[in-house]
Amino acid sequence: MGTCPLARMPLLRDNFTGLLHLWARPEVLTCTSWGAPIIWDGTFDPDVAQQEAIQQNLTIGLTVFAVGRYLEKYLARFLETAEQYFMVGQRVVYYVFTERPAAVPRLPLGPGRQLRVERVLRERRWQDVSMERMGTLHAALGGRLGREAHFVFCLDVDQYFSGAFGPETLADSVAQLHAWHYHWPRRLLPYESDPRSAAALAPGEGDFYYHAALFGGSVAALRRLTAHCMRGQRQDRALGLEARWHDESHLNKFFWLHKPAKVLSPEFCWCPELGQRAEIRRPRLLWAPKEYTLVRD
Ligand code: 2GW
Ligand code: MN
Repeated sequence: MGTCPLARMPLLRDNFTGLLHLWARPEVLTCTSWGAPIIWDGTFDPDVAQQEAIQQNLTIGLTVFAVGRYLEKYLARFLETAEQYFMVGQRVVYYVFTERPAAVPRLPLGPGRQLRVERVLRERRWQDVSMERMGTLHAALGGRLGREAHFVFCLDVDQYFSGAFGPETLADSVAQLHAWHYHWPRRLLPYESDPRSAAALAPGEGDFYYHAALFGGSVAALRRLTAHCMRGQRQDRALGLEARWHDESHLNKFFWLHKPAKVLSPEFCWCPELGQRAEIRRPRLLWAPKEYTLVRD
C-alpha cells in the first residue's frame, strides 16, 4: 500500500481486501494519515478477498479467554456465531483458554475448522484475568498456535458475531476502532496519562482509541505486540501502577508507536446500546450485554 491514497488514486490493491473502493463511503474516514485502509462496509469486495485468501491457503487462528463465569455466560454463543460468520470457507483454528477445559462446549465444527483448549490459571483479580492474556498469548504464539496459523485474531469473549467477518480484515497488524470513541476529539480519548506508566501518551499523542476486544495480525507482529504489552504491564506493576484501561492502555501505546497496517471501522465490533447510526451499516460483531452484578465479584 505505501503512500496515502487520499491523494488521487481511486482504487487501491490490497492482498486481502480485493479492490479497495475508498470513495464508496465519502461520509467516513477510510484512510489513516499513514496510508492504512480503514475498512468500512462497501470499501472492499468480500468475494475477491475470499478468493485471494483461498489461493494463499491460509490458516487463521481465533483466540478467546473464558475464565470463571464468563465461560457459561458467553462462550457457547461466541463459538456458535463464529461458526456462522468468522472466516467461513477458510481454515480456522480456535484457541480457547480456560481454567476448566472440561466445561468448554463441544460444538460441531464446519469443514477445515478445529478447536483447541488450553488450560490457564484463574487469576484472583479480574484486572489480572484481562492483563494476563497478553503473556499467555505471547507464549501460545511462540508455540503451536504460532506454528499452525498465519494470521490470528484475539477477541474478548463477551461478544457474538452478527455478520460476515472475512479475510478483508487480514493484514500484518489490525486494530479496531472503539465504538464509543471513534468520533471523539483526541483530547478526550481515555489514554493512560500518568507519565510514570509505560502506557502513557502525552497530550497531543494518539491517532485513534483502539478497542482491545479485537486485535489481530501475523504471528510475528502479534509476538511483538504481546511482548510490548507484557513488558509495559510488568514495569507498571513494579512501580505499583496499573494503567487506566489495563491491557487496552498498553495496546493503545503499542499502536501509537507501531502503526497498524489495517484499521477496522466500528462496524466490526459494535455496541448495540449505542443504537442505530447511519454510518454503521452492517455490524459484524456485537458486544453482549454485561451483567456486572453477576460476573464481577
Ligand atoms: C473481567 C472483568 C470483570 C469480571 C470478570 C472478567 C473476566 C474476563 C472473567 O471473569 N473471565 C474472563 O474470561 N475474562 C476475559 O477477559 C474474557 O475473555 C473477557 O472478554 C476479557 C476482558 O474482560 P471484559 O470483557 O469483562 O472487559 P471489557 O469488556 O470491559 O473490556 C475492555 O477492557 C478490558 C480491560 O479493562 C480489556 O482490555 C478488554 O479487551 C476490553 O475490551
Ligand atoms: Mn469485553
